[in-house]
Amino acid sequence: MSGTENQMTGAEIVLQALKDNGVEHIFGYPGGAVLPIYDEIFQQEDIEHILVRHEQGAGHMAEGYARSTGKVGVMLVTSGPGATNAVTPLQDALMDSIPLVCLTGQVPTTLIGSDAFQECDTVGITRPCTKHNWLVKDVNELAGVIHEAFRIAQSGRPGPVVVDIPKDVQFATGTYTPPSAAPIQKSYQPKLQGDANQIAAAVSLMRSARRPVIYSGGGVVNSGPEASRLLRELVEITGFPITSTLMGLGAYPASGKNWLGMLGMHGSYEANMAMHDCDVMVCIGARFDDRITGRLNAFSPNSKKIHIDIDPSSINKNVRADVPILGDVGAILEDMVRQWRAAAKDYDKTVQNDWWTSIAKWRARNSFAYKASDDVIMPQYAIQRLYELTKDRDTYITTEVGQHQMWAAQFYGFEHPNRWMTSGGLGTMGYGFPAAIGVQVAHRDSLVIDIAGDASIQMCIQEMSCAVQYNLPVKIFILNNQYMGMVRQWQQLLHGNRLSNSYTEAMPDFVKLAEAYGGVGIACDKPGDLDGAIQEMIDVKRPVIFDCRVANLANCFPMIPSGKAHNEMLLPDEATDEAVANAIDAKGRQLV
Ligand SMILES: Cc1cc2nc3c(=O)[nH]c(=O)nc-3n(C[C@H](O)[C@H](O)[C@H](O)COP(=O)(O)OP(=O)(O)OC[C@H]3O[C@@H](n4cnc5c(N)ncnc54)[C@H](O)[C@@H]3O)c2cc1C
Ligand SMILES: Cc1ncc(C[n+]2csc(CCOP(=O)(O)OP(=O)(O)O)c2C)c(N)n1
Repeated sequence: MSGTENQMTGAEIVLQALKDNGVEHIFGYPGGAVLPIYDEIFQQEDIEHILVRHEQGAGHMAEGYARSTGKVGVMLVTSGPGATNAVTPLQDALMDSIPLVCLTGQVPTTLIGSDAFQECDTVGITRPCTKHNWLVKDVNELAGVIHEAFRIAQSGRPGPVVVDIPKDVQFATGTYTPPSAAPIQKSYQPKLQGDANQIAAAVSLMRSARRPVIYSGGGVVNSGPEASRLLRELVEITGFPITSTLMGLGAYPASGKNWLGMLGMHGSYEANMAMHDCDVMVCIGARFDDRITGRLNAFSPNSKKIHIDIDPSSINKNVRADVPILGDVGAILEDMVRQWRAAAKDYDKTVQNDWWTSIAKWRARNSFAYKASDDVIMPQYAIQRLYELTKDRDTYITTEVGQHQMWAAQFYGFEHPNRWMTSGGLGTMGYGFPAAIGVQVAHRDSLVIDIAGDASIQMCIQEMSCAVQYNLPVKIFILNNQYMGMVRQWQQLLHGNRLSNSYTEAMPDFVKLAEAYGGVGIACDKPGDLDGAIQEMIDVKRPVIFDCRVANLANCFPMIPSGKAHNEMLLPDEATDEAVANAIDAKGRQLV
């Protein structure tokens, strides 16, 4: 500290503000425009800096860290290319409601607008992909802005924020304002408590239901562990069936008796049919995404809809709510459970008997079924075995994007919130591995596995070097089908089976790749060897790439093709093997 007690340089202010906001880890990559901050990082020991290999990696690490801890993830990048490389994780965090603070270096204030070396308009570029952003030109405002950045990132609907700090501001000396004295933006005061009359109207509608369903989402996880506990209590006292989006998995346990499985494009038949035929839908912290609704004008045509959401812009955005309730899931569920217990003492769950009979028939359809094989590892089987061998451990799962992601959602049973990290809204290939590193940084002794595809993993594979440097024993479990499987599936089913550029011809040797980075490589291609190989992966206390060679052309079902209704879903036994057998690439070559 220089000068009087609260006089500091901008770089010192950054570090002090991070400490005062409880930050213990930051993910970053240096460059000219952030060197004063890196100099301060060098001179302290309270905050651990994790050196990534690409700024995209820093962002996804911060996301995984945030989602698995409930805290804010922090990333630090330089100006120009450092900032532009951060755009993908910022947009990813925006779409999935993940709290991130991204600090970017900027050219000195005197050079802004002069096409200076590594200058870009960071606030302009990141405005649409952040919840809020700032360019700080006065060192005396720096501390207040950083404190406000943390408040905005984590309150209300969580999201990413950017604080852009010119280099001369990092060098300048100014006054440090502690969080308690920092000014706040009065216009941003998210409403947490739900309107009691609206909650009463919802309870009354729920009591009158004969075919109810709870549709829960990522907002329950965002709200914290108490919201998940209250969700479980609500299901218990109402006896309602419950489904969840991809983002909400774990808030209600997969082993729970009222669980219908995930809904949506690759959701279970029973979940989607229940959504289609219900008379009262209770949407809790979900946003009626198009992967959920399918064709909007055919979405759940005969139901009354209750929608709980903290973001007013989510309500009535895609689907009209009959009973909107604005506020935090946890606060609203607390009131809803209390009101239900008071008003519905005489509630007779047998009014739902016919509904549960219909659900049992849909369940019997066994919509996740697949053809087992003794010769080749089916991808679904690989996830089932991975689940069985890791479920009793302290395990966190992340994914990349594609078929493997959907099979993970279908076949890995999540019992608790914050154990499942996936890129839902943006669907970012390359998310899963850095996210897993972020999780492992926060949970050093836990088992952290990235379920990956052979194409996705190549998008951020350079972070193996980061995992090795920090002794982070993250496991990459690749379902290697040699294709961009999800793209191939769509081409097969919706584009005349012309497999345009979805086949990877020059696949790396993943075992050697792991070894080249100083990690461990394991390969397996026989169902009979799988358990032993997975056990070996679990036992290794170093980063592992597990090359699980699976059936090349398996498809992920059920599937609601884009623009179709819930009751028009394709089921596994309705798919044609013949089309797969006739697959050709752009040069007319037979690929099977
Ligand atoms: C290849 C692929 C396939 C996919 N297929 C499926 C699929 O089959 N099924 C599926 O479900 N998804 C699928 N997805 C994911 C999908 O794109 C969406 O990301 C997901 O459905 C959105 O989940 P959500 O509605 O829970 O919203 P989130 O994005 O998690 O949003 C949460 C909502 O809750 C609100 N909220 C946040 N915090 C709070 C709080 N404290 N209190 C109250 N409200 C809060 C937010 O304002 C927001 O409206 C797929 C993605 C990919 C990449
Ligand atoms: C960055 C990015 N580019 C392109 C896509 C489009 N995309 C979605 S899934 C997919 C294929 C994924 O292949 P792979 O990782 O091998 O997984 P698989 O589907 O085979 O399980 C592609 C290209 C994307 N989601 N993200």
